[in-house]
Amino acid sequence: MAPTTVFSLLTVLAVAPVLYAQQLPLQNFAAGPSVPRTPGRILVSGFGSNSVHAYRAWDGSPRRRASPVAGAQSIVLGADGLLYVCAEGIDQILRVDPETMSVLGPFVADDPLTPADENGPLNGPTSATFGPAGDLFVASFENDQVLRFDGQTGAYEGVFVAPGLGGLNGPDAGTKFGPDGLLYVPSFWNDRVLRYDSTGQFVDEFVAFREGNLRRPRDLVFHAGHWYVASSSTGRILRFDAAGNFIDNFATVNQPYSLAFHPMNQDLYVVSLSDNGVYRIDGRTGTVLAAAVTSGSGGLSGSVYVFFLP
Ligand SMILES: [Ca+2]
Ligand SMILES: [Ca+2]
Repeated sequence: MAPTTVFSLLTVLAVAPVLYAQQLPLQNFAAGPSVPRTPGRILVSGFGSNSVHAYRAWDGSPRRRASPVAGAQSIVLGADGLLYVCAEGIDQILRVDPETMSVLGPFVADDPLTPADENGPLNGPTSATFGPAGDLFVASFENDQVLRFDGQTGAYEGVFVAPGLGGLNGPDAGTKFGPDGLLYVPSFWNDRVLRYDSTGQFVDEFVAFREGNLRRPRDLVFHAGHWYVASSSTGRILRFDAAGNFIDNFATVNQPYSLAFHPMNQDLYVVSLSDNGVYRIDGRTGTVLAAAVTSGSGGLSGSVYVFFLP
């Protein structure tokens, strides 16, 4: 064995001991006849690298990237099997082939050659999420509203949440429907999470102003009866019950900007903007276990969103 080979192997073992620990049970897990396979890839939006970066899930090694995606924000898988990605920098929603990571083109966009305004008042899209009836709802960060688009064609259908309704100020990347059918919107600039019903009317402050010391909320996810909310400027993942009561500080991560539970092992993956990567956190204890995507891996810059690709 050549010295360089030895060095490479030792380097791999030195930087990724936890990944080996993760790999083994996952392989055993996947060997069961009725157990679904572990997700193949972690996708991470690079706001600064203008790309959606793919990583192999079990060891975090970089794969392909989708580029250009100017100011990449939220990622969601559509019913058609394609990815829908917010390009905040150009006020568009782009479609991406999850297999090849090719950018297929804009789904929501204004065509400058036509007098019509095809993307409506969209200004700074941070979240694009499909609703219960298949419409696409897009958080327009710069003008504090949520817009509705046809989920098949991308055609603009109108304002869903009116500007500033319920105090909305900076609807951010975690905007999504909950299991109760309500739309949950992190209101970044005024430190709360707001809820709206299926007609876009204001329901309540799910997380009241700075409840649990919530500051600059970016993303939230529902898991096993609780909402996990990223409080980006305090470096905490806060837990709330389904009624919005603060439970505890679940985990500590520098500037958490997005979070997702691993579909198989129930660990929580958290994107850190300041550390420019993804952490894997024990989903039961909140202990930070390892870097799932190391800082800047594969050219990642400005990591703001994480999504598991089955
Ligand atoms: Ca136009
Ligand atoms: Ca427009």
